[in-house]
Amino acid sequence: MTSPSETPAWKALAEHAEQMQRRGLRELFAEDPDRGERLAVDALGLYLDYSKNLVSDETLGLLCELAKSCGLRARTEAMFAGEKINVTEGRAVLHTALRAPRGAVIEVDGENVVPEVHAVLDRMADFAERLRGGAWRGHTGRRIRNVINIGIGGSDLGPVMAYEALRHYADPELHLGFVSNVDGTDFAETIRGLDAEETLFIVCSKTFTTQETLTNARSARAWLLAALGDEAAVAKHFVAVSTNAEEVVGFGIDPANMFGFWDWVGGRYSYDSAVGLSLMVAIGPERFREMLAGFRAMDEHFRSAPFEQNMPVLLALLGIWYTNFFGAETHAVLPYDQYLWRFAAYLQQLDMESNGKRVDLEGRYVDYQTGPIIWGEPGTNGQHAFYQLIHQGTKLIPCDFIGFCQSLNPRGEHHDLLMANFFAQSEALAFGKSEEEVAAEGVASELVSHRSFPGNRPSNTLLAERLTPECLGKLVALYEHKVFVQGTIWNVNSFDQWGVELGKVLARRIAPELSGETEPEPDHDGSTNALIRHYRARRARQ
Ligand code: G6Q
Repeated sequence: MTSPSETPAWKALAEHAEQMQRRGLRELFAEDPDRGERLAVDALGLYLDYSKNLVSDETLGLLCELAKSCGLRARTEAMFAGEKINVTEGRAVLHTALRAPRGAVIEVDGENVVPEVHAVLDRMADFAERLRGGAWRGHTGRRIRNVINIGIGGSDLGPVMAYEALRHYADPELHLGFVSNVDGTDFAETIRGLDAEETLFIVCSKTFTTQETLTNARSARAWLLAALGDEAAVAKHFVAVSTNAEEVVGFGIDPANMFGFWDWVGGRYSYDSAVGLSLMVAIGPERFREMLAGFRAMDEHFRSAPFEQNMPVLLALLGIWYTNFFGAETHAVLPYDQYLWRFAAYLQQLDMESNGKRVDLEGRYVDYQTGPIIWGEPGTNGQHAFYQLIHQGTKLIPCDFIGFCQSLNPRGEHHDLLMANFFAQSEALAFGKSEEEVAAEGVASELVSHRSFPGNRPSNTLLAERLTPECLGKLVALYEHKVFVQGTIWNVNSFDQWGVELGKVLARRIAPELSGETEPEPDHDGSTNALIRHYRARRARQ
């Protein structure tokens, strides 16, 4: 494919950006009183206001043109149809099949994968019901009260984020925990105070070879056996989520207690597969299915809505506008809902692992910026921390504000206050406060520049009625497809992650140098050698 930067639309956007950089949001709103209503999409129970962006109708037209010239429709269809668009790994990319309805037909290598998807979902539901209802018991006959997911990256961030997001719907009798870090502190703190007789571990690993996860899983088994003293207990206290049956059996987990998924599901796109087993146990199969319906609704919207009305496409194009034509390097995601406190961390992996690439699909080094740095925290906490820089700093940071019309915990005036802040922040970012306005308030002249706000800081606002499982599914699919659209336009493979390999390989080489009896002189670069010597001299041997 031609590089996007060679397309006429890109070139036109570059020229047009010079004009738009001189325009302001105050002016754009003054020129078009309907802008706030017009530049909005109201679909699937989500209201996306994108009017507070530094764009005109011409900008939006050119951006849609860019999407067309980069073959977005064809690539979208190729993904949904199960074509092997993950070319560096020779795999299909079919997270959308995880939420396909029972009767759908989606083929990979001539085989319909949908029946298998539903067979796994049914087995998960059966397991979740037995555990929640008390039919599944621990080795000593006690009811399971603690469920600990052991996984990392895509096998952790999705389940944690979604569990936290949907905690309101979780069975209060069950305690959920998540262990990811190979730092023993993570495991120690997660199991602190738990009774092994009432604890079940879900070892969640697509490959079942991930060092961190297997180290934690072995520690979990040792902890359990130290308490229960019988190998047979493993069968009642461990289940696995994996594509690798051989390794699962090798670990000692009964294959009957393994929940499978497939190589066409990337880790960071997988929490609506068996990877979400911990979530399903927490909220129950019915709520889990509601969440899948939300994903599916967004899939259909993405596939069928015209670009001008298509939420993932619009978010993606606006992101490209700032990344490639305004020099923005980061993007903040600011949910005004405490339950979404892990949402930005989840999106960080989804986006940065997918589009943090500098080589295009043809293997050429790109001559344009790709994936931005994603970050964020829930409002209002962020307001008292980093918003200062967004309002008055020297960097342009586009933001997504996410809020809900109804609180799941209505309490006095809390929600209206939260939402007042939500609306106020995007208003302040967009329109600022000029020096004249500040001076007119009688502020001392030497303070006027300090106290004025430049405005023109763009943001999107997403408003939904209530944070339900279905709504979460829509939100996650919205961002999955946003990332896909951007990856398509940047012509990168959003579905591999070779960048995590080198560090893993080097860690495997260094590990025996730290734990071996002989400890030969380290043979790395001067800095790494010195660090290893320093560590060896000071660490406490167990
Ligand atoms: C995600 C990545 C990565 C992966 C973890 C865990 O897209 O592939 O984050 O999920 O490395 O891998 P396993 O599930 O194989 O343990």
